[in-house]
Amino acid sequence: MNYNHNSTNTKASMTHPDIHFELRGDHQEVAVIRLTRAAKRNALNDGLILALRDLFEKMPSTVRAAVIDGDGPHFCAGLDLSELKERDAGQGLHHSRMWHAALERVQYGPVPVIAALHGAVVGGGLELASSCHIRVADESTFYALPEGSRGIFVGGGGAVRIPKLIGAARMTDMMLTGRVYNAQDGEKVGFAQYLVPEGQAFAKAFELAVRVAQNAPLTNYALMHALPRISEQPADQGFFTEAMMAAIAQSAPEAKSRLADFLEGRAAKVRKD
Ligand code: 1HE
Repeated sequence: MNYNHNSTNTKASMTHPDIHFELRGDHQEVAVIRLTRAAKRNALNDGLILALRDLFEKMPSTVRAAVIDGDGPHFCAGLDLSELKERDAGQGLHHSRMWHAALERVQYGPVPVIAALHGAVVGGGLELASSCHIRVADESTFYALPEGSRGIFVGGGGAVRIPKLIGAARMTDMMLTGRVYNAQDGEKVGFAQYLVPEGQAFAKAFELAVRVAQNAPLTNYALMHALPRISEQPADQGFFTEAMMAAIAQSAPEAKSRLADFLEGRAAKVRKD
């Protein structure tokens, strides 16, 4: 059962020229979202950000997981600096809130999203990657926040999400000094959960997405929507919310049948790799 999709929608209108959208998998269960603005290093202009927002709002109901990656030599060069014209404070506020709305649709959208990273993952590109649920990086990946040297600040949710991955001290250092993390160090500090050889990020991310898509939808929902909120609650409230979510998840028919499968010897055991 699908708990959080727009079930009336089977075809999303994925017509932005700089986004390739495709359904893959035996049951069309994995959405592949590719930024295809390689000539501009997948820099995110306003149209592209709004298209990403719309895409996650209109995800087809067959989809259970998504992979996002970028065409060309880099994942994403961040904000399209050619659009960074003089804005007054109010316009700047609304521009940042537009990014927030779009990346919230990624983080708190219908399905878990796996980012397949390579090359530059910088500025708003790192903010986009941070809004995803799993990050797979290949050996060519590097992470930076050039906002610090461009005289601006993060505005796409990076101040909230990036410290959760690497800590506020490391983010402060990146922005103050222009420090660039390579793929190995980026994995060590927590930007990515998987590090793979160059050119293999998409294949690994897709493999993970197929696996994630097999989970009970309510479990995936709990991980995307309940866990991040619980982790920010005071412990007493967190324990209570956890108990509520656990009770809801275990009462779903799918949980009952999966537990029966294990108890009757039909389900896979946990095995070390
Ligand atoms: C761009 C952008 C962009 C490239 N906006 N056009 N982000 C940055 O400060 C990163 C800026 N970009 C770079 O540092 C480099 O381009 C890269 C390291 C990402 C890639 O280098 P490279 O040598 O492969 O490509 P390139 O030759 O620098 O760029 C190719 C073209 O893409 C070139 O345009 P062309 O017309 O001369 O061919 C570049 O101008 C263009 N390009 N990056 C616009 N970002 C919500 S707030 C978020 C705030 C931020 O994200 S600030 C950080 C912005």
